[in-house]
Amino acid sequence: MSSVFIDSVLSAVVSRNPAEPEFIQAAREVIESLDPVVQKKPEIVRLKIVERIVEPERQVLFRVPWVDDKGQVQINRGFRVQFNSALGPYKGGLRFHPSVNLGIIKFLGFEQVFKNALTVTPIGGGKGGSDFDPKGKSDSEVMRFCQSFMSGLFRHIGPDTDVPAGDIGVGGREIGFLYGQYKKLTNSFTGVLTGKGLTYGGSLVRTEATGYGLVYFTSRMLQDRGTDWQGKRVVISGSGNVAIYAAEKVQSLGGKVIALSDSNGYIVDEEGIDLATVKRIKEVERGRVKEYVESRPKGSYTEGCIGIWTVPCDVALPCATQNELDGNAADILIKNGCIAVAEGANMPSSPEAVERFLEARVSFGPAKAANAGGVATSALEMCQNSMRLSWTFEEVDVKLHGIMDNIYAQCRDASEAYGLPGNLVAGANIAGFLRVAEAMMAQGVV
Ligand code: NDP
Ligand code: 2IT
Repeated sequence: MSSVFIDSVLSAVVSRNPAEPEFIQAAREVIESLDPVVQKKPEIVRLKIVERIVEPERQVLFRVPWVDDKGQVQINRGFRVQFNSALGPYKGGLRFHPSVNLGIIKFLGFEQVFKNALTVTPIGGGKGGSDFDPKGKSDSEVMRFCQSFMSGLFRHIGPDTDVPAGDIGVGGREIGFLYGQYKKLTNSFTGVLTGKGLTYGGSLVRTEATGYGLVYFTSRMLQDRGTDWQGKRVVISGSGNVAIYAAEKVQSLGGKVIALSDSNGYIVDEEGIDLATVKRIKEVERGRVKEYVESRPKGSYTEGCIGIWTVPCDVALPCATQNELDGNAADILIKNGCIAVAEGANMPSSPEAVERFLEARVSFGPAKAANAGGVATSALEMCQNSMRLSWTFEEVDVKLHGIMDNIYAQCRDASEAYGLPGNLVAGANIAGFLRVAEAMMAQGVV
């Protein structure tokens, strides 16, 4: 009965969301994991919880006009998908990248619902962004864009309603401009965004949180294989916020990060990536990763980012973007002896890649569990804002570490309870789903 049920929910998702392949991909993975759950809990079928959970509560689309430095009018599109508020105010990042469309924001918002549930903090799930490309824009252009974006968004968000944060293309600079405009429009100083600067309500550790959390989670995966980071060769894709702080934590735990990338290509440094150089290029100069070899001549640069997965490693951490690691790349990693893969980016592994890793018994940490440290620390930022006080770096880091250990335990326990030991993909989907489903059932048909 339940397989028929799963098939029928899936085919409705496919037919109701044409031209949204990323959303269908994300929804399919979760829905397929729920087969053993609906068999045990018929009330989920009766109350149509799965059918409701795949439908966003609200979607906001708006025009974002702005004037560039040449005086030309530019028009972008703004999005905010408020996916599920069963556990708390909508929470999730904003992505500014030319590839952004409604389907991408919906896949990210859908993933966020279950990820946020796994953190066991009181936050629902949402996501937003724009097809604006910050690359090559001046600070003034970015500011004018952010002000216009917030002018369209502010009436839909609030500290108890919906709390955006950063994602690809949205870091401290953008959050600052967005916050300033929200404050001006609403005449209020509240914790309406997270990832804020430390001078105006930001939390220590939020910058590092996704990368550090990813490594704390991966430590538990390695521990379950009877090993740790000492001497491990680690390949990390991307060179943005998540990649940089994952690399920093890996290095501090004795691992050797040998490769990083951006959307143009990848660098390899067999002596270990010099992170101070990468931080200068990426965080200060907003440059390209290929500039690394100018300061570190022993490193090498190769055009094209997919080739990074051919660099032999023990641990791979995809931290750039969705579907950046396909079945072929997974085969190469496995052949080269990779023992663990954990996703810092959202849905970076294609379904074929995930299947290969699970079959080959590579320890695999899915995004909604492994990269939840960022949003978990955002929830800690909201908590500090509400209390109007600030915790120390150590206090936040200890809480983050505890949350990641707890997420790992939930995924492992759920995978065992539902007959799929070692499958953290199923474990994360089931544990996250059950938490949201319980709250939805308690709150009635809304
Ligand atoms: P950044 O903008 O700081 O960095 C993004 C990195 O990924 C850059 O190196 C960028 O290269 C690369 N990248 C982006 N798009 C592509 C693409 N289409 N192909 C190849 N490389 C690409 O973003 P973050 O580090 O914040 O985000 C990275 C991933 O982590 C995303 O999937 C995001 O959703 C996820 N994530 C982020 C969290 C956070 O707290 N920031 C929390 C949880 C997940 P280039 O400079 O060339 O564009
Ligand atoms: O994908 C993510 O979890 C994020 N981009 C962080 C969201 C947040 O609200 O901190």
